[in-house]
Amino acid sequence: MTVKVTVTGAAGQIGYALLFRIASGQLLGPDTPVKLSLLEITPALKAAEGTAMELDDCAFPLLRGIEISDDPNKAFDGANVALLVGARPRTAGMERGDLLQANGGIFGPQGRAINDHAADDIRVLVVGNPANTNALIAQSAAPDVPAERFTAMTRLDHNRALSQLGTKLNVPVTEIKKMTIWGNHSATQYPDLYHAEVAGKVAAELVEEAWLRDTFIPTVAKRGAAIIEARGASSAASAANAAIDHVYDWVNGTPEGDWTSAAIPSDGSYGVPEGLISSFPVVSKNGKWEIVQGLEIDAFSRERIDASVQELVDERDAVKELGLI
Ligand code: NAX
Repeated sequence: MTVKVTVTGAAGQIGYALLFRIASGQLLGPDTPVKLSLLEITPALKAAEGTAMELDDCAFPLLRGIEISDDPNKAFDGANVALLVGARPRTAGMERGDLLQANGGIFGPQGRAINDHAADDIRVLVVGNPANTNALIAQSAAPDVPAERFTAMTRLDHNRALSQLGTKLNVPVTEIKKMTIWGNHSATQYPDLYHAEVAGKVAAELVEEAWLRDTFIPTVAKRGAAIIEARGASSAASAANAAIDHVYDWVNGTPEGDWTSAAIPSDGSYGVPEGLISSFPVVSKNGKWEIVQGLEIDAFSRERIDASVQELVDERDAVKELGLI
């Protein structure tokens, strides 16, 4: 069966890095034909058409059609997977309330369009920032879609954490298992080495505590800013890669004996208020994310998780006050 994948912000830089990989089969696997639906704002439609021309020119065997629209009701019609990438970035002097309001104006209507028009098995990944709270806005505008279908991306943070630890210990990332990003996709996120394992040993015991606290955590949490500083533009190919990883694992399952990180609606696990879209250690089974249960949380980790979750609570309260959820 052909899977319809809707990508918003399709003419942006993540879109450009993402669409070719979806069309080549990397999102869903080599046996699944895909149809792409590109949603953009009206002034960017022409650029989206240019990208579609290039997609045509790849003659991808799995690509079964491309639609382009500036109308969410059309773009999400029959969608099985929605990657919500387009968002309103924070510009100089913009207050948090303004940022949340502007994104509410995007993610509310998109959530409603998903509610009214998407396929019954719709899966949504929000990439556009503030990703967790944008996902919450979209989810609350889609009461007929199971809440668990709305997720936000912390896989890029997860992959950054794997890479930083692998480099530190001079091991390939394939040796590292059970990495976790907790909380918000923001500078408060908590990359956890107390449950991560390297060749079966606890990662936190293989590195100096000072490195873990003063180098590893801030390097992972502030990597986005470091990329902007170096590249003069925000992460694009690595963000697209993480979106591919997230959806691929969601659909195909996570490997036995390992887990990954994704921001999904909390069921109250680990003291995270129910309903908040927060990052957890997760496995994917039978097409569903499940939070890994029973991990012991030490005082240091507790404090970090609580701080990031508090930020999510504050964002949720702010969008509630603005009438966006
Ligand atoms: P770009 O500015 O290159 O592209 C965004 C695109 O979205 C533009 O083409 C714009 O026309 C479109 N757009 C705006 N409003 C829209 C709407 N209502 N409907 C459809 N399209 C709309 O940004 P890009 O670098 O692609 O980044 C996109 C988003 O990803 C940003 O919000 C960014 O902050 C976020 N990121 C999230 C990451 C994560 O790990 N969760 C990491 C990378 C990235 O920073």
